Amino acid sequence: MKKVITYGTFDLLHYGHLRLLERAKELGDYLIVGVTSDDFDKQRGKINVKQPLMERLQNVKETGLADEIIIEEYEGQKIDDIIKYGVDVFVLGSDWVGKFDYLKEYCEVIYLPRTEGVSSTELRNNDRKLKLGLVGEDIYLKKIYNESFYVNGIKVTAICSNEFDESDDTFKDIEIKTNDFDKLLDNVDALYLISNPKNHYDQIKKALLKHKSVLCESPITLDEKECKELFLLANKNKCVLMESIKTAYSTAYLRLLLLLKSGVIGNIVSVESTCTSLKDYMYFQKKDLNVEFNSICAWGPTAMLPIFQILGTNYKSLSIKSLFIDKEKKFDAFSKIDFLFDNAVGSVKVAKGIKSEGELIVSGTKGYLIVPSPWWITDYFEVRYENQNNNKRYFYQLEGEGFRHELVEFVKRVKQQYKNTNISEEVSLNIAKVMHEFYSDNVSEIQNSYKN
Ligand code: C2G
Repeated sequence: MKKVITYGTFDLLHYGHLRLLERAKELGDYLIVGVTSDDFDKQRGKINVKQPLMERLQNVKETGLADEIIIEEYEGQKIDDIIKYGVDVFVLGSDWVGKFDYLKEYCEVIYLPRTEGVSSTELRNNDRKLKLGLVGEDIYLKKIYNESFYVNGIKVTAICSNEFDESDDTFKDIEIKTNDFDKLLDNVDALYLISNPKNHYDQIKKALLKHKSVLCESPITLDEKECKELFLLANKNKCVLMESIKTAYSTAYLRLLLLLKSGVIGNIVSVESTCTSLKDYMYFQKKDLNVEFNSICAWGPTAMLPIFQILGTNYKSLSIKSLFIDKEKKFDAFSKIDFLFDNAVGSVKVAKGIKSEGELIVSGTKGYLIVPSPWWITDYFEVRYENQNNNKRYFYQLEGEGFRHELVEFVKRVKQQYKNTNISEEVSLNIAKVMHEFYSDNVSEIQNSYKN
C-alpha cells in the first residue's frame, strides 16, 4: 500500500485545498492529512486563522478524501510522521517548493501546482474591512498602526491626535488625520484609544452612543462605577468595549495561567509583579504632568493583571504606598500596591521614576513560577522546585509583543459580538476600582527621595 501524506491549516476550506487533496490522493492508495493545531499556526505566524481546529478537522473529514487525519502540532513533526506512518510520498502545494526538500531523505517529495485565484486570506478579507480609528499620542500609535498590517479584516482609516510629527511619513496613507474626536468617530466603525485615562470615560461614552466599538488602553476608567456604566452601555448598543493590555494576549502568559491553575506549584500563596520604565527626574520637569501617564496608569493595569487572574478579585484589603513627583497632580514616580486575600497575598510595584527588576514571581506550596524581566512581553518562563532537577522551562514564540494578537481578538469580537474572555469585565472593574482608590487619596505617601 502506497501511503501519501500532506499538511495544511485548511481554514475556510475552499476548492484550492480540495484540488490539492484530490491530486494527493491519486498519488497513492492511502492519504493521511495533517491539520495544523491552533497553537502551531500561531507559532508559525498564522494569527488570523478564522476557524478553530475542530471545525477545520471536520471540514477535511467531510471531503471524504482523507483515509486518516492527524494533527500537526510542532516544527519538525513531519519527519516523525513520515517515519511513524511509513509514508512513501510527501505532497504539498507549489507555494512551498523547496521548503521541504530535506524530507527527500525519508520519502519522495512532490510539489503540486497551487490553484490560482483562491486563498483563505482572500476569503477572510472578503468581509468588509473594519474601519479602525486610532486615538491618542503619536509615538504609541505608530506601533499599533504597524501591527495592524498583520491583521486581516481591519484598515486604519483615521487618526486623532494632538501632535503629528510632520517630518515622519508613517501615517501618510491614512485619509483622515485630525485633532477632532467627533470627526474621527463619524468616519470609523471602531477605535483604539490610548489617550490620557482622565479622558477615557467621556470619549468611550461618546463612541458607544454612536455605536462604535472601543479597544481602550487600560485603565478603561479611573472609577469602577463609570466602568460598569460603560460596559452596560456597550452591551445595550451591541458594541464591544475591550480593555487593551497586550500581555493578556501573549501565548506564554496564557499558558502560565493554565499551568498554575493545573496545580504545578501547588497552592498559590503569593503573586509579585514588577513593571518599571525609568525616566530621569529632569524628564518629568519638561512634561505636562496632566497629560503624561503617571506610574499607576502606565503600569498598574499590566502589573495587576496576574494578581486578579491568578488570585481572583475577592481581596480582603488593599494598600497603596506612593512616591509622588507632584502630589497635587497625583503623579506618582513609584507605587507599591498590596492585596490581602483569604489564603494569599498579591504585591505590585510600578514605576516610571525608579528602576527595579521587571519580573513576575508566583510562589506556591510545591514550587514557584518565575517570568524573567520584562515579564509583560515575555515568550519564556520557568517552573522551579526545591530539587532543581525537576525544574521546567517553557518557551512560546511572541511576535509584536502581543499587539497583533490583541487586534485579531478585537476584530473577531466586533464581527461576532463575542464577550471578552482574555480580560473579564470583573478584572476591568477591579482595575478601575484600584485607580479610584489611588485618585481618592487612599494612599500612604513615601517621602520624596528627589528632594536631596
Ligand atoms: N493550496 C493550493 N491552492 C490554494 C491554496 C492552498 O494548492 N489556492 C494548498 C497549499 O499549497 C497547501 C494546502 O493547500 O499544500 C493547504 O494550504 P493551507 O491551508 O494554506 O496550509 P499551509 O499554511 O500552506 O500549510 O505545516 C503546514 C503545511 O506546511 C502547509
